[in-house]
Amino acid sequence: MEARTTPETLAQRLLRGDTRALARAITLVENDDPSGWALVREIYPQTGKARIIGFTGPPGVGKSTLIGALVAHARAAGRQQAVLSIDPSSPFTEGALLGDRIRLAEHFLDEGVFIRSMASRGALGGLSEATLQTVLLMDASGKDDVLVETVGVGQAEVDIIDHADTIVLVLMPGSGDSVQALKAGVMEIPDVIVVNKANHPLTDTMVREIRGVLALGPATDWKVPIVKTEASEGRGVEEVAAAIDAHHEHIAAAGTLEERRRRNLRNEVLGLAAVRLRRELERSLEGDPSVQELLERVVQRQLDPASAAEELLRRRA
Ligand SMILES: Nc1nc2c(ncn2[C@@H]2O[C@H](COP(=O)(O)OP(=O)(O)OP(=O)(O)O)[C@@H](O)[C@H]2O)c(=O)[nH]1
Ligand SMILES: [Mg+2]
Repeated sequence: MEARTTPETLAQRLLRGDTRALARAITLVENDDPSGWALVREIYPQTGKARIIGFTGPPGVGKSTLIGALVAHARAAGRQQAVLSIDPSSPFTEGALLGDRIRLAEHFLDEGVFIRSMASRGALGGLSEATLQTVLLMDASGKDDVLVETVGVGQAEVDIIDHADTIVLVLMPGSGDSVQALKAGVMEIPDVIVVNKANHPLTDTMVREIRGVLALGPATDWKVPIVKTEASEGRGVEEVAAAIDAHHEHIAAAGTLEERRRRNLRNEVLGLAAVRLRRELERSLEGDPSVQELLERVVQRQLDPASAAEELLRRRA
């Protein structure tokens, strides 16, 4: 009797690393399609294997170029790579990804590299939500490393890199604002700092400034390395890769990897619950006349906003 083969599900195809399935799955998540959420539910037990590395820093410092060079480096070692670029002002084009000197053309045909950009406006269910779901899908599809790029100098982006095991801050000589942000505690201390475009004469001044800021912080058992690079020339890239490896080993050995993931997942659950609660409340504002009445009492100055909010939550319970 002829064996009947049932067609593979999207989840099955994704789990065995099919690139088209991964691309399709991310689109579902991005579109806030319920089948995307169902898919993440299904593959979730298979996640947690990839290293999640977040890259942040001011626009134009060379994050994409550095990521491109790191991907080449990791591919040479046979590691499967995924790159997620959030709200790129300059999306991965051959130019930006490849840099001028680094020949990576074959990587666009390489099944071992998956690259995706996501615009904040594109993600219907919220960017932070879509980011984590996408990272999970990439992880489940068997990538060894998931590199997330986000433009940022302040706080707003932090929740995106909250999903990362290792956070790399990329700066260049002249990124004084970022150093100030670190100093003021506006920006969380990253795990690795890269000073790119290091052929600039002010590079060493910048490195000294950063050292000074780090020295002000509390002593920790991880000493944040400051790596000078010229990403477009491939210079220093190996050192960045080594610093990321060392950090990963450090947190894995110290048990902080698990702790960090626990904290990140806790924040994720709270974040998702908060988004859903807000949506639910907004719907009730629209649909429920008694809620509108409540609001009207606030407008008429009969009830203060905080009491109205409490009342709203009490009614839900
Ligand atoms: N001189 C010099 N230029 C570099 C270096 N690394 C990157 N660049 C150039 O800097 C420009 C910006 O690089 P990107 O990699 O797109 O920078 P980015 O930080 O990803 O930029 P956004 O995503 O727009 O925030 C490009 O023209 C790169 O070729 C470097 O080490 N030296
Ligand atoms: Mg970029």
